[in-house]
Amino acid sequence: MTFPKDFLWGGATAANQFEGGYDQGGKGLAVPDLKTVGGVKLARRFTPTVEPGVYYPSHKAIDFYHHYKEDIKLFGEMNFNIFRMSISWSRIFPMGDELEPNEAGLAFYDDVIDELIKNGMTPLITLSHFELPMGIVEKYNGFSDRRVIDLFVRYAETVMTRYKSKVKYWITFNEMNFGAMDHGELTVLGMNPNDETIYPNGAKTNEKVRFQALHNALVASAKVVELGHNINPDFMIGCMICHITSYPLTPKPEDVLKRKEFDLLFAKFVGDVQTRGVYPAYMTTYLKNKDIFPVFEAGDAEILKAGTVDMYTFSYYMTICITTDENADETGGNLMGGKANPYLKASEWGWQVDPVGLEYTLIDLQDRYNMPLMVVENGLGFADELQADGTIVDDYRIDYMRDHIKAMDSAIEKGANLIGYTMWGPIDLVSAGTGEMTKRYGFIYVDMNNDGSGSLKRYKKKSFDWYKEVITSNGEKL
Ligand code: BGP
Repeated sequence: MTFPKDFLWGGATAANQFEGGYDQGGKGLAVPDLKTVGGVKLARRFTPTVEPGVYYPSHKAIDFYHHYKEDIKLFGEMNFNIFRMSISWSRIFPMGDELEPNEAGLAFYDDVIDELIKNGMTPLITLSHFELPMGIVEKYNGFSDRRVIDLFVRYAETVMTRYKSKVKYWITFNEMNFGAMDHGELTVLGMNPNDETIYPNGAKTNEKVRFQALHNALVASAKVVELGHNINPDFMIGCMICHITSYPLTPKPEDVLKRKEFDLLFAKFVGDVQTRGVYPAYMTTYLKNKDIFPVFEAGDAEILKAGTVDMYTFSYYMTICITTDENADETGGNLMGGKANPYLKASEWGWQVDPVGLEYTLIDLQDRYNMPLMVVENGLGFADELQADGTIVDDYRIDYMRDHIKAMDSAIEKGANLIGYTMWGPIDLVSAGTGEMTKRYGFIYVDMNNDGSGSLKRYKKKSFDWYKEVITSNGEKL
């Protein structure tokens, strides 16, 4: 095994998917607090206000807000040395634009961070994980308004200053490349679907505003990276890209070309800007040809250049195929599906399992960016069953993770500078895509159901001891 001796092993979460306490400690409403529970066949709805009688899973989630000591102790028991979490902007600035932060919100994160450190973990903090304050959505239409750049910087400065000696690893925006896609307009950029100025006559998407908002968010991210380096030069700040690895479905040159363009547009563009500080030529041309190239205000180009990230952090769950053949079989996926790969099997949620694709991705990213890499999400969502004796035998999860860890090992052997791995959802939490509890990723089972019923009791799954062993042996005992 080739994992470096200080390799970072742990798990990743997002505030809105596990904290609960959505209206406690002075927290303001955030986008997920208005997203209803869904399912494989039922899309989540975003409602303008909280509707009576409807279940919103972020409100309670798994109540980490009141269980954090117990949960962090369990992560410590597995020997995690890193823990990825997000800070919920609306706990710190309830509407997003107050002048002074909410002390009660900060006090909660003070305790969580101290508890992590006490239990042997270095925190990795995401500043914006699909949970923009509703004040930012309703008053500003999210990042489509340039004023939001400085509101985000104010929030980032508040928490980066407060935790400058306790937190080394930061991510600005979760899966920011999602902001280049129509369904990322609200989730990543905060564009209000109920706003007629952006969406006239029932329009569902607005590409021009989207790429302007994404540009503004990229500027905000770069400003925060530069600011972070001033606050503490030792900070390691990353981008976070949902790397949708894709293959041409056939060797037909048209398929190969289409796949290349897909890769540049959805998997590479945002990471290219965040690592290199300039818009890549292919993207500039693409946007100009469509007349949607964003307005650069004076100084933007310099800001992007000055605020390049220190590490390339990304999520990896599955791969898809691309082809010009519209009749090819479809498969599901994270953020977007694609065409099915005849050599791969998919999970119950239609995500194709592809450990070799992770090795391929790591080699590809090392070659392209030549910087430290971190896999900050990876895992298997499965409808685990709690047995009458309180056990959960999740061998399928162990198999999935073993194969992906082997793929990382192999990529390191081939030169990938991989510094850490935080698997997604070490404790069961609410699914971002479907809002369900049924789609479980954890080593720790939480007795919580899709409708909000359940005792919230925590149970160790079989994979708990397995992962502990993996970490203790630094990836040798798989
Ligand atoms: C990523 C998100 C996470 C997480 C994960 C799994 O896109 O960053 O928040 O939820 O996907 O997706 P899901 O929860 O839909 O299974």
